[in-house]
Amino acid sequence: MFKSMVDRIKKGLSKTKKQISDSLSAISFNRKIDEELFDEIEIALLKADVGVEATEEIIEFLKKESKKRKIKDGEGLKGLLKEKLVEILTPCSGELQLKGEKPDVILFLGINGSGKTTTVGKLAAQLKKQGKSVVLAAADTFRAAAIDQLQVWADRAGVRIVKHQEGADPAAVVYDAVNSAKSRGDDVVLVDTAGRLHTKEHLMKELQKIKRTIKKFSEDQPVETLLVLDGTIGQNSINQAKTFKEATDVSGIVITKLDGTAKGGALIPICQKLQIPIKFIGVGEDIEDLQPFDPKAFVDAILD
Ligand SMILES: Nc1nc2c(ncn2[C@@H]2O[C@H](COP(=O)(O)OP(=O)(O)O)[C@@H](O)[C@H]2O)c(=O)[nH]1
Ligand SMILES: [Mg+2]
Repeated sequence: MFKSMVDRIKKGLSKTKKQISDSLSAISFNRKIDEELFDEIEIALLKADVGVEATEEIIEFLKKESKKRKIKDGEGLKGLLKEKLVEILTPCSGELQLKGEKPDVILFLGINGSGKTTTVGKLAAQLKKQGKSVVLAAADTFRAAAIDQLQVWADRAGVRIVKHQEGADPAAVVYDAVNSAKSRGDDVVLVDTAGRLHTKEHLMKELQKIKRTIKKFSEDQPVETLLVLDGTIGQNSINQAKTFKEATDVSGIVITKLDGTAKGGALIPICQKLQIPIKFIGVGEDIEDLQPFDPKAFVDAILD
């Protein structure tokens, strides 16, 4: 099973892998370690959007450890690189935490186009596969198309959806969804929200109101508040994330579109700067293209 997961991530990340390892394999690892090799690795990491700070930390580690462990060849250095990346990413990963409250509520945040609705759909299908009854709350009432899009995902995943009309109060949708899930004994409510409103303040206020509505049912909910970030914008998503973090607690991050980017390395600065665990990665548009974030599988996928 582990193997097939690695294969899926690899398949999904083939472009990320290609871009990162292109620059790494343009370097011949099949040689003795010299200053030039370190420079080439450094450039490859920067190109992958690993960021200046983390890149410096990695290069320093490689120089020091290769000396200490008397590693003389490029392949050995590649092994050290993998080791360091896994070490950096391990505290950055976390699993989805459910409490079994019937319902557990998971709130999704993020700007327009980041991949919230798609992620809600994919996760709904996964949870259903695990035998859970899932309800989707269409709390992006900003456009009718957003509600229709979530309906398509509900049909695809085979789960129930609670929706109101375009322009309705999102908090009212959330109230109805959680209330009906509670009376029916459903396991999980996934709340899809809008990413674009008239102003940033308006958006943040709306999200806070949704959260208060959820808390009326249980102080322990939402069990997760997941911030969805578009992986193709790399480190640029950090400021975006800070805005959401200021408005509300965020318990986990989902990084989407890692199948179509050369900036997959941005996971590192995102996690280090935000101090929020990455819980899932999106590696495609299909229903199965959502993976729990596993640092070792990720590093293997991009470097092997
Ligand atoms: N390639 C790829 N596309 C994705 C992924 N996640 C979402 N998308 C696409 O990104 C676009 C915006 O996604 P959507 O879920 O509507 O974003 P939202 O506005 O945050 O709800 C859609 O075309 C999705 O199919 C992913 O992991 N990989
Ligand atoms: Mg959406």
